[in-house]
This record gives sequence, C-alpha cells and structure tokens, in this order.
Amino acid sequence: MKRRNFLLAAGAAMLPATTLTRVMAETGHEHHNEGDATPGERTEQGYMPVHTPNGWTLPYEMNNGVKEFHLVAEEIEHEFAPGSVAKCWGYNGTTPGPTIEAVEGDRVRIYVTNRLPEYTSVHWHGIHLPSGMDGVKGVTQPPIHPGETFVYEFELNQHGTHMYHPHADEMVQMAMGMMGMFIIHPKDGEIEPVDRDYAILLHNWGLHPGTRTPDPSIMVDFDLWSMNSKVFPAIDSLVAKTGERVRIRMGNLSMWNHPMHVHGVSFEVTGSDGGRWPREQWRKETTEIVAVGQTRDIEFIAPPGDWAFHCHMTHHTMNPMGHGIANPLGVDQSGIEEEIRSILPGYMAMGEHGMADHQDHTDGGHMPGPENTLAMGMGHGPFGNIGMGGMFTLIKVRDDLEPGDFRDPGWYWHPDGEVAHKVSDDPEFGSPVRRGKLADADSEKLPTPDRDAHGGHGGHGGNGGHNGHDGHDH
Ligand SMILES: [Cu+2]
Repeated sequence: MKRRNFLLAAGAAMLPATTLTRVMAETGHEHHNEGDATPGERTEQGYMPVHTPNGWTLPYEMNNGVKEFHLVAEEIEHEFAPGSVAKCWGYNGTTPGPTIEAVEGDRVRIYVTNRLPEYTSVHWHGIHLPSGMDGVKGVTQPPIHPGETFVYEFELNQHGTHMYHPHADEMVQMAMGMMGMFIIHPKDGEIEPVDRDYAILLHNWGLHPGTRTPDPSIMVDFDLWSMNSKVFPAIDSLVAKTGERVRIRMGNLSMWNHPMHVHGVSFEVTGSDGGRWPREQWRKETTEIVAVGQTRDIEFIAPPGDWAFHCHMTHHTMNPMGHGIANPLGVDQSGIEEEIRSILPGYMAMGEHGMADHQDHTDGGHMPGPENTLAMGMGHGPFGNIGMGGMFTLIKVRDDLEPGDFRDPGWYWHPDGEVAHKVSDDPEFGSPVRRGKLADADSEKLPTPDRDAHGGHGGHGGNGGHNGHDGHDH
C-alpha cells in the first residue's frame, strides 16, 4: 500500500500541474510548498517557516495524516561563487540539500532515491527515532544501492535544529556536499516568538586551485569555507527589520569548529539539537563555537545597520590561498619578481607589507590566478574592497522592511556623524601613549623562522634569512 502511494506520487510528478491537482484530490494527497505558508506568515500549524539563505525548503505532501518528503541523492554542478564551479554531490539538485521542516508530533515518511554512482544511506542527526530508522549502513539497514529507493518513517517527539547526512562512505559523501538541515518546530509555539528564522549549514571543501571536484582526502588544509555551500560574496545577506527578533540556526558538518561572531549585538544562545533551551539557560555571547556535529541557535533583537557575521578563524574568511607558502611579511622581494616572471609571466611579488593589496591586484586583472579559482579576498562595499571570502556575510537591518521580505536592501545609509572618518594625514598626529620597543633596522637582523625546519613542505632549499624565493603563488 505504501509502495503503491509512492508510485502514484512519483508518477504524478511528471504530469502537468492541472492533472497533478486532480490526481492528488483523487488519492488524498495535498501538496505543500515552503512549509505551506507565504514568507513572513505563520503556517496553519502556527510556526514561522525557516528561511535557508541560498537554499530552499523541501515541499511535502500530506498522505492520510503523514507528511511525505522525497530526497534524491545525486551528482550536481554547484557554483560556490561566480568563477568557481564544481561537480559535487547533493540532494534534489543542490548542496546543501533542501531544508526539511516539520512540527513536533508530526509523523514523517521520507523516501530516499539514490542516483549516485555508489551506495548511500541517510542518518537523521540528533532525531529520536526507532533504531532501524537511524540510517547507519551495515548497522541498522542495508545500503541503498544506485537506482534504489528506501523509505524512512518515524514520529517526531522533540523539537530543535537538526541535520541529515549520509552514514555510508561518509568521508567522501559529506566532503562532496551531502547534507541538509532538519528543523522541528515545537508543537505548543514559543514563549518569545521569532520574526525571522534563518538556517545555515557550515562546511569546508578541498577544492584545490584549478580543480573542479572536491578532494575528500583533505583533513586540515581546506580551500573553501562555506555557509550553505556558498562563499562570500555569494552568500545571501540576512535581512531584518529594526527591532525584530532574529534567530540564526547554525549546523556544522565540516571538519573544523567554527567560532561564529556577530557584530553589533550581544546575542543569546537559545538552543541546539536539544531544542530551544529553557529561558534560564540562555546566555549572552558575541561569539559562539559551533563544533563539528553540533547545532547552535542564536537570537537577538536587530539594531539598524550593516553588521558582519562570520567565522572568527581568519583563514575561514578567505577563499583559496595555496598552502605551505613561505611567509613573505617583511621580506625584500626586489629582483625576485623579474626572475620569476621569466618562468611565470605576469607574476607579482607581494605580501611584503601585508596582503591588504591582494584584492586590488586580482580585481585589476593583473593577477589572473588558476582557472576556476576565486580570489582570496572579494566583495565591494560602499567604502571600497571588502577583501573577504569564505564564511563571511552581512546582516542588513533596516527600519522599513515588510515581514517576509528577504531581498537584499542594498547598503546602509548611515545617519550624519555616525561614520568613522579621517581627521589627519600626518603620521605624527597627536601624542598617543606608546610603550615597548619600536621595530627598526636592527629588528631585521633577527633570524627569519625557517619553515623547512618544521618538515613537510620540502624543496625550499632552506638557506634561511631573507630567501623569499617562494613569493606568493596565486
Ligand atoms: Cu571557521
């Protein structure tokens, strides 16, 4: 019987919309999009639907009181940001897969069709269910082979921010992008209801410069750090109206812990995959670590402005950098540039005074870099280059936004006198208190740390001092 319903549903997907409605009426199916509500409005079940930036919510059908979802595991072409496209694996055409949304007390039935070249399974991370529905290949079920469809069915007896991901060849399948959020709303509503509810999955990718398939063997040196599988500047801004209560639900299925930081507010950490915590357990923070395999919910009342929201691991807010390069800071590279240009046309020695000029070079087109590879820092704001990548986006709060309007409102218009500004061009300006010893010519006589001494990178010759011959390989 279950199988027959599924075949009907699967067949219906290929019929035109008018026929589809009729088929559904005849079979007792109801089709629901985006959690059956228009954005910004509560659903008939009383919850505010989650908004997944750069993502989407999986529609479901009601079949005799059961919410039916259908996931398809498959290879996809994914764009991290314009200029970087890769073959990834995901669900229903995207990475992350669509967000599944339901309410405590719902019974859900989830079909999983495998269109990957190898077997898979789906584990419902953090969800209470019968052991046989837990999705661990070899332990609680046989693998879902290519071409097969399995069905999972369970009743939701909890609420919170959860995730789903394969539990079969996880190292490869998750490195390729297979994961999604599974949000369960409390059945009795919430004491302090939120106005905007965002869901963000944190991930990392071994997409090496010049390549088009993520490398699943990477353990530490990842190239891309993403929110919902996008990197800055392609991550949607989170928008809110001044004074609204905003919740950001974050899940981490990457291989690093991410200290997520919000500017402009002291948020409260209010929940996790353990549900929305009792009020007494909420705590004020400005940075919250979302550890690997964890979820965290943060909430705040939105103040007007453009506020950075990012991982505080500074390499996680950069796009591909190339690893193992010698430290160019303070290294005199004169003469080197011409030498290297004879081998690498267009090479630019840089980094001697810091890397702040990197984006100017890449934007100017004189540093093209490898194919299909983003610049390390990107994005343009009202005051110039932003020079960021990876897990960085903006929270844009405006006084005049309609509920449910998630469109980017452009840049913030600061009130008069509320922008930091220049008061002098003279380095001798004022009389700031200073302590310690300033760097001078003698400081350069200190030995430069030799990376080769730590092993692993090899081939630099290890002649110490100001060798600087590795330059900066973009
Ligand atoms: Cu991070």
